[in-house]
Amino acid sequence: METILDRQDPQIGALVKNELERQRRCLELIASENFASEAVLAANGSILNNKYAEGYPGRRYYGGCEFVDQIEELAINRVRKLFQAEHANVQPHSGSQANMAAYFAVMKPGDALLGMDLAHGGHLSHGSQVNFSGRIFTVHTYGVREDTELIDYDALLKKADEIKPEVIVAGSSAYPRIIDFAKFREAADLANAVLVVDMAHFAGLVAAGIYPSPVGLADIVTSTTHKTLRGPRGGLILCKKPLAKQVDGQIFPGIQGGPLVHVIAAKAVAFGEALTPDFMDYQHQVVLNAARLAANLADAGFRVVSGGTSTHLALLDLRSKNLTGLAAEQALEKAGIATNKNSIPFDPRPNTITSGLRLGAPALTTRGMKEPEMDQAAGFIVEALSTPNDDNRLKKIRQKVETLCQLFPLYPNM
Ligand code: DSN
Repeated sequence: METILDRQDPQIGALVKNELERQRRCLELIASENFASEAVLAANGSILNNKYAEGYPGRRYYGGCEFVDQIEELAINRVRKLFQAEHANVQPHSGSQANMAAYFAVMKPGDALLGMDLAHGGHLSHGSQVNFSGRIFTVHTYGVREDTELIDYDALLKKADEIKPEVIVAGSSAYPRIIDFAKFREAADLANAVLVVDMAHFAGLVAAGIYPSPVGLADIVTSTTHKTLRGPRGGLILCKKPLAKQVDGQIFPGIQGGPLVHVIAAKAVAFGEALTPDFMDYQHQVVLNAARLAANLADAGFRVVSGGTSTHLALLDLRSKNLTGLAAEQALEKAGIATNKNSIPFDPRPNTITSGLRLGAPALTTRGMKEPEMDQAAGFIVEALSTPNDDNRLKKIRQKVETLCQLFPLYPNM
């Protein structure tokens, strides 16, 4: 079907179509990706794009905000209900912006930030030296134990007590286990620090009640909206009432100008979806699927970091297979399987190569795949990684991948 984009800008139109076909035909196992609903995409691509609305509902710097005020209020009310939060800001353009505003709300340049080591599963915006967080604040890190690959809470408590950071940030992008937020609260109380929890990766699981909620224990909770939460690309902040003014002021006018009201509308749609029983079923299946994938790969001789997963993602240590994360990612891509190389704790290789591979189940679960399809996906991965340099074999696997994908149509109305 020809669209206005195809007619007006055939180059971009064709590339968008190619990307749609790529998404349809590949096994999407990147843990931070998902397929938003057509309703979310419709709001995201709507005429709301045209509106400026600097400020907050009822307090804008522009006229004509009658309807976008109602949209933003709906988004706020839905997300507050979803996470039982006292206050919500739905304007962050991304998870990093949300984290920046959270830090700026309670820290000044040079203050101490204690975050999870990126190489142990943390995130750039939790204090990496190449990120604003590492450049503006004095960063200290905690990590996982080498023997269990679980967060070393004793070391965390000790460090918090010694350093007395202004902020402790919990959250991760490659930690396959449940984070003990009560321990983080204890660490924050020891240090008299503000506790920020970045739940970007597992927010959908929290919404479904599968992962313990940090809301209530943390002073500020940040998230993206497009990972397990399955909304548009963007961020959000939840906090307790006394911090609301500071947090809001740091988003606007602190670090952002006009909010992306089309994205806020899409967030509202996604929060509405997340409030339904279907979403809970979906998240339960995500966790079952991730566990099944990890178990299959462990059976095939891959070492799964921390021995498995309790969440939507698993991390493989490829060293016993004499493979790097980079080589595995590239071979799988040729086989039509999208993953990403990822450092594993205490990784001897640089983060451009890595010894690990991160796999996540949110996107395939959205397509309707369940345990039998995870068995098949794991089989394809095992086969591809057994001969990663055999392009002919990878091509044959790709055909099997496409056959599987066709059974679970993606965006059939497009
Ligand atoms: N880049 C995201 C991820 O893949 O986990 C985190 O922001």
